Amino acid sequence: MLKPIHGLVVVAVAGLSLFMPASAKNAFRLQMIEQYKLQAVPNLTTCQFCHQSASGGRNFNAFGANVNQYLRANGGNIGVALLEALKANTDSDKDGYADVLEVFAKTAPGNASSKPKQTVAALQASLKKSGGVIQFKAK
Ligand SMILES: [Ca+2]
Repeated sequence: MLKPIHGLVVVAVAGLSLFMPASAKNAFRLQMIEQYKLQAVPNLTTCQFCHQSASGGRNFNAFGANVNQYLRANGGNIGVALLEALKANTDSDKDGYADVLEVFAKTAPGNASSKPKQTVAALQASLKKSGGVIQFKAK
């Protein structure tokens, strides 16, 4: 009976070691996935949602730089920072779609080559109908 349990522990620890060195702020990434409802969009759940590198680090993309500003302005509260960044209605990557519309459409707000297929007007209407930016508030 102990062997299978021991095996599970080894697998769990090995799994952690895959993620831990990737980013000291993995908790931020997990919060982003939850808050922005990106669980079903694996290509958006990497560190590159906010960072230039897939391994995270100090260099942010344009959206990450905005989130970082709100993080500093709100005492390090990532949940508040993630919402405030969307409420600002900024188009961080300058692709014509505000960050909140990209998060709503499940495209990358810090990558100009990733943008919604719908028109801005159509997305704005859908966002409003579904409850607006506040749906991305931390729980
Ligand atoms: Ca954009």
